[in-house]
Amino acid sequence: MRFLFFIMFFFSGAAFAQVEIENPWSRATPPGAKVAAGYLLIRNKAAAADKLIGASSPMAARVEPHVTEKQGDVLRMREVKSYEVPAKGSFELKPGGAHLMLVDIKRPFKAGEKVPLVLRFQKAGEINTELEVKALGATGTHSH
Ligand SMILES: [Cu+2]
Repeated sequence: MRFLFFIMFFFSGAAFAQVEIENPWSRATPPGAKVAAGYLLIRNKAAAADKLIGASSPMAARVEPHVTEKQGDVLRMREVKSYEVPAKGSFELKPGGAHLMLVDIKRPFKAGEKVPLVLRFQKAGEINTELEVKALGATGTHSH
């Protein structure tokens, strides 16, 4: 009987961990920079789609979900309300694509440090993670 309770507890607990964050990272910022970008992979193991509806960090005044779009020859970014993460699928934020824009950062990000980040999902609720700050100029470019 005790064993059965343990099994039930195990499975009900597992139901809460259906959205996972992989490889969250950012880039060191030059002196005086006001913004930084956050990249990560959102993996949704649930049988229903979910949405990233907000984010925040103690290191920035606000965190905005951005997408990058090509307009003619120019890449421009704009804020969106949410990112849709398909059921049993993933959504990737990466240089040149979708990213979280950390606006009015409190101080420059230094390579090697970790920036706390809270992600808010429509169904999965709040998930705490940390952006690993990589060297300035790491993988790809970010144009504004
Ligand atoms: Cu941006």
